[in-house]
Amino acid sequence: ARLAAALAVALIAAPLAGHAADDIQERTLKFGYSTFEAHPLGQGANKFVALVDEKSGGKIKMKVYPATQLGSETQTISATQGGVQDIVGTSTAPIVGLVKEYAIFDLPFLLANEKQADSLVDGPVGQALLAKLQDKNLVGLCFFENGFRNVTNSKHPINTAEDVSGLKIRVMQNPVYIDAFKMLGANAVPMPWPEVYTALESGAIDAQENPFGIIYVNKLNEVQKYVSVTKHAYSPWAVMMSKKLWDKLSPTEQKIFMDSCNEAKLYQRQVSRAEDAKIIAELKARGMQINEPTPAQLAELKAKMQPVIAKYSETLGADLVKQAQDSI
Ligand code: EAX
Repeated sequence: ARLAAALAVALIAAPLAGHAADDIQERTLKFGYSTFEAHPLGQGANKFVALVDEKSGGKIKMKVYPATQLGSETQTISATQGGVQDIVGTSTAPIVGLVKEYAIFDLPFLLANEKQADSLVDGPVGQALLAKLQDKNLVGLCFFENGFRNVTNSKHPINTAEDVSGLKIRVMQNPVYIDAFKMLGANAVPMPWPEVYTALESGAIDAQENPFGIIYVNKLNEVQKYVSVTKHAYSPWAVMMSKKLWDKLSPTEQKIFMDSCNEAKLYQRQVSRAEDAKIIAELKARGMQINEPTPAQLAELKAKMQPVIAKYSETLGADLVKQAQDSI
């Protein structure tokens, strides 16, 4: 009887084990993104890779291609749509060219702190936006964070709109950013990230805006003197998979990717937030001058950018804007 019981267990267990093994295939995937591996985004990417490896029993490997090795953000998004690249991580701003509702994240001064950012991206608005990528041959897995954006420039500290007026500032390829900086009187130039350092170095542009982490790993202190802590917008960073690949995955594999991304994002955001204080000290040591506009000055900048929110409330729908405001 004992033998029979053992056999029964073996018979039940064997097909289950076989099924599970077939469910995960050996794969080597390409994961490209724009920033450096040492950046908190790169650290989050490595965490994601390690979790997928672990949860797949070592069967699914992802090779990372940091630092725009596979191209700019818009180029790598296209490659992922076409299935040439398997996974891509980018700031959400360039996604607006595909799914216009992503502009909701770019509305100036929408978010005041990281708690609000998490509520927005992990709540119904963010999750609906991830789902919307399916129509564009992409599967949105989760959001990491690039972070709150600050303006750097080569001329003077920025506290007021007059300080921004006349500056030639590089912005991401996104209409909300172009409009927002135009409201302050700047000459806003959309430009892919890989061209920015050289353009700052040659003086073709005076200014750019990015979170502290990007300023630091790209050594913008070599070509920019001033950082002004404007926190005028928050950049989420979307981790997306080619839908062509996703459709070939078993449900087990799909779950591994979703679970790993959602686990990695918590780690990534924690690293991102912990590093900011260290980076500020290091940028000062490298000779950058860092200033913080007063709350009244920030309120004035926000008021100047208000027409942008009104404009996009029309194109995106007042409902979506309200839903975003309510969820934070
Ligand atoms: O994805 O283009 C940008 O300014 C982005 O923030 C940066 O490349 C990180």
